[in-house]
Amino acid sequence: MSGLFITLEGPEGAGKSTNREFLAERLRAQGIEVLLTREPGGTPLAERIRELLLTPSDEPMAADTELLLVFAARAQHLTQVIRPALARGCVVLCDRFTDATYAYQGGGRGLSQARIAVLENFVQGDLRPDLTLVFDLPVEVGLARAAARGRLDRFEQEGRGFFEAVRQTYLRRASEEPRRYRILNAAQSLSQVQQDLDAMLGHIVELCRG
Ligand code: T5A
Repeated sequence: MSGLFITLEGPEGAGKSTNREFLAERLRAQGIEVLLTREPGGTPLAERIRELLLTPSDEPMAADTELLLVFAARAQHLTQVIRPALARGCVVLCDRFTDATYAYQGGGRGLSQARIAVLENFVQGDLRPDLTLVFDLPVEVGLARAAARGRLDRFEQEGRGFFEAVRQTYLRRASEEPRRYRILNAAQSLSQVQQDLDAMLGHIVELCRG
């Protein structure tokens, strides 16, 4: 038995967490077993690595350190949570995964895609998401939503150019592999975004039922 691996991606404040809950509810209503998780994080140890990544610090974090921490957390998450859930036949809904590494460490920090691909293959083997929903929105709209929540984390303190590169990397990757990605206009009202998700539900349920 093998489950389905769905990831939710997009720049800051795109509404991934909000819509992950919504999608999980819709799938559960169809009798589908769903596991919700997130990156970086998803296990106690990986959540500690998340803290290191998100907490602002006086010591600047080297881009390679950031990249290795992201994949260290992912290795733990895959072993403890994602692979066992997929083996049980669950649908795994994960808030961010390796597309975020290509977008943030690749696009944002300027690390080479080839170097990221080496770690991706090392940590994941041939595991890739079956479906990736990209919640796309203009950088300033997402940053305003993130800022409205209060204190900014280490990534949210980056400048506009960083997030523009993040956004463009997501859009480029989605255009290169249209079978795996679906792009949603996350700048719309929440109810409109959720109507768009509802319109995709038939396709998602079909994938879940194999
Ligand atoms: N990271 C992560 C890397 O650098 N490399 C990696 O490999 C990985 C996996 C994670 C950080 O780590 C980085 C990227 C990130 O910077 P995080 O806290 O998980 O940190 O960051 P985000 O995923 O961006 O979390 P956010 O909470 O900021 O964004 P979400 O989950 O997209 O948005 P959400 O649902 O919390 O909504 C934000 C606010 O907007 C409102 C919500 O109610 C909420 O208040 N909202 C809307 N408002 C109006 N209209 C809509 N359509 C709305 N949708 C949501």
